Amino acid sequence: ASSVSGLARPTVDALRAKILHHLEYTLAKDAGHSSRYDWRMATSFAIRDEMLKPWFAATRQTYDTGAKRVYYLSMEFLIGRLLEDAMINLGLHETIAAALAAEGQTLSDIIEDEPDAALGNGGLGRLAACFLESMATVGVPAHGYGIRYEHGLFRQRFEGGQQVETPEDWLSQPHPWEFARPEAAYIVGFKGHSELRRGKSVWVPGETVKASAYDTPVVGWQGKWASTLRLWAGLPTTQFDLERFNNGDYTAAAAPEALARTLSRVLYPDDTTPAGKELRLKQEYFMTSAALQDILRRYQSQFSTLADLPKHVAIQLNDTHPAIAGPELMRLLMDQHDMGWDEAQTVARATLGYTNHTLLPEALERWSTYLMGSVLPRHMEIIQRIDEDHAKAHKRPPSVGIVQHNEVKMGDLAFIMSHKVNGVSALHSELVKETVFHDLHKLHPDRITNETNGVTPRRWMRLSNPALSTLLDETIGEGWTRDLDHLKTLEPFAQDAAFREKFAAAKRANKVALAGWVQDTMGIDINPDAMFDIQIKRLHEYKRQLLNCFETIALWHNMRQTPDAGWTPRVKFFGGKSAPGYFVAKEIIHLINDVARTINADPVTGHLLKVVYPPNYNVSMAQRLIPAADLSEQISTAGKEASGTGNMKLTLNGALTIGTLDGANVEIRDLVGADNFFLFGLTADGVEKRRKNINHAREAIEDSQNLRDVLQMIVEGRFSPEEPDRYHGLVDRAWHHDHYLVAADFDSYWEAQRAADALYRTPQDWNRKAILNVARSGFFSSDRTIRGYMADIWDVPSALKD
Ligand code: 26R
Repeated sequence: ASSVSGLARPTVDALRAKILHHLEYTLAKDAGHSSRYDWRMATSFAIRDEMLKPWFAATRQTYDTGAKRVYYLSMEFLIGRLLEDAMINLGLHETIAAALAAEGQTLSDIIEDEPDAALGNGGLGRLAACFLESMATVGVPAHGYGIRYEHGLFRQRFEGGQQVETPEDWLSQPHPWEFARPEAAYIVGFKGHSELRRGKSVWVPGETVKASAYDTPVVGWQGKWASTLRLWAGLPTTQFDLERFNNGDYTAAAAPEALARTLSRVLYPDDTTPAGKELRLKQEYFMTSAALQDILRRYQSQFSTLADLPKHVAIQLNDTHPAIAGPELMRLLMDQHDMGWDEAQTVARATLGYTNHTLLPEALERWSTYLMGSVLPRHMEIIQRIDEDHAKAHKRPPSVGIVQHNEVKMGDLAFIMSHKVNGVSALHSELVKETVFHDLHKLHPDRITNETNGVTPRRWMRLSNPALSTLLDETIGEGWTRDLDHLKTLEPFAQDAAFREKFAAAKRANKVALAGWVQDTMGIDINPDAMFDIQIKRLHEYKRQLLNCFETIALWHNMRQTPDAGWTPRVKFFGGKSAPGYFVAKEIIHLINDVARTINADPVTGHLLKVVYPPNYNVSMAQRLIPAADLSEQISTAGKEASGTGNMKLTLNGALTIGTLDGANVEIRDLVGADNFFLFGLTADGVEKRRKNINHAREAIEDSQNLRDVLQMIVEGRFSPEEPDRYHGLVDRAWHHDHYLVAADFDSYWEAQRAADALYRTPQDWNRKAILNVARSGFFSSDRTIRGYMADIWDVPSALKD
């Protein structure tokens, strides 16, 4: 068997020649008349060539050794820009910079020219992207499967402070990283009916589309291994109707094409409430069916008996979005490969694993049996029988059942059809057992496990924070990039005044760079010596950007009253998008922007407080903000944030956290130490108890002078003088329907913020704690997470020998 070797790195001259070759022969341009786009494409093709060797080698070794393969099914992959990541993992960053410089080009300009591939909403999609890179680093034979959305997550603008969405258009330019694989195409059916033929059910679809594959290689650290992201595009199955076209009916001739392409047209931008829309269900089935057909085809080209599928294949479901995989895999095994019911169910279950990413009741997918029965009639039959089987095999309470109140509960389906179900942080996995899957957990006590999320240190440290990366290399060696636990050896340096100076200088350089960008793009002048306080994440009530906004107002109000009271200067950063139809979240965005406008115009507090909300937060913006953060805002209502991953990125980059005991914050605090974390707020249990008092909000507001002042200022129109009653609804809800307990946690949050202020005034102490945060965050590498899935769920070894 061939083995994957280390990298033979090309020289500057060789890469320069490669780039010029692609400029001339791939793009048909000459160097003297090439745009930045041309240079980027040529550079990307040159780098892509270097990815092929490890990619082929990994593919060949997997085949030759008959190794078990992992398939990660996800409706979202929030991969961001790929050029710099590939360069860094291949060890070519400096070589390419030199090659381009020799041609009078600036690498950073070329990097910034790449569109940010936003095929995801937030945490779940970004996690999938980190996993692909970690699987390529750890040495897992892995494919990610998803949809090649023509339009990723919408672009956000602010008009008069309000969010306006415009379509994202990343494919308007050719995507240099993908390879079209028209030979890998499958027919996916919808609708029609199921009928009995010789005692067997057969599905006769009423519509069909073709799923056509596009592959993007993902190389791991130092190019030792690579994984594949295979995205499906929808194409018509019917031939173009020339007769109709010739008869002048152009619209009808193009109809099948339009219908099929709709499936891969646009990412659903809602991560709050499932739309219950037929198109979304069709997209989920489209991706899942194409992936499973592809998996079975690859398996059968190599192995014979389908009964052995789970020995060679592990399929992970990223939330319930691909949960139709259970019935679909059974259907393929039974209807197309003649396997019996019981064996098909056993094989499917042993192959599938399901990850739960949310407990919010409104985010749990349910499809009406009517819609499921009409879009996927054969699957509806299978689901019903799975449910009946489960009822017969177990004494289950009436509340258990996949089908309830004429709805298919996709979480229950995924649970019953998987051999392992995991949560994404220690707290979340316990809550999964106690809440959504309480009854199923009692029946299957060994099924639920925990795999705490992680982030890739290549993108989230080496790429985005070169200043700190270089300091780490000089201080503890480069080993941390592959094994983030090496950060432990940084711990003694927290006591070293000279090291603290260097650490502070790296942070300051990142803050200066961010301040320059804020000045250039938003025209806001900020002080790099102020505390950079950052909350970046999707806009959700449970994430409580409103709590942060209220505290900002209270701080401003207090600063105005006593400007000379020795305040710690702050810059509050917000970043994030709201789902287009989420009214309350959009109102919060509007308020934050109104507050920013008011505060930033105040000459009394100008040197003390600024509020910055750059529009269109995305992966690339995260890479700018995170390295410059002093304070990380992780302030969700306890029990609501499954894990969080931004919290990990910020800790790793030397921010201190102000946060609740929610999601992975609990583990962050345990690891970095309670002294190095600003804790506040109710616990998950406390939240449940507090909610039982229907007057919780009013009582909390009455007890807090600060919060009363804040609400008073908002209701008087201090931040919206052109429309003083703009936030009357918002304030009314704060008093009467405060479901996420903003009021109950306000004073405790205020106190924690003042403790952060005080600590920041003693830089040695702040920096010591920040260094300890870095040194103790090695656990949060997604390499560790992947090793957990390999051991606990997938039963696959690494293909790399150390
Ligand atoms: C069904 C549809 C409306 C939908 C619901 C929820 C679509 C997308 C979502 C996204 C959710 C599941 C999500 O992103 N969850 C986040 O997953 C991260 C990775 O595990 C966690 O860190 C984060 O806490 C969680 O909110």
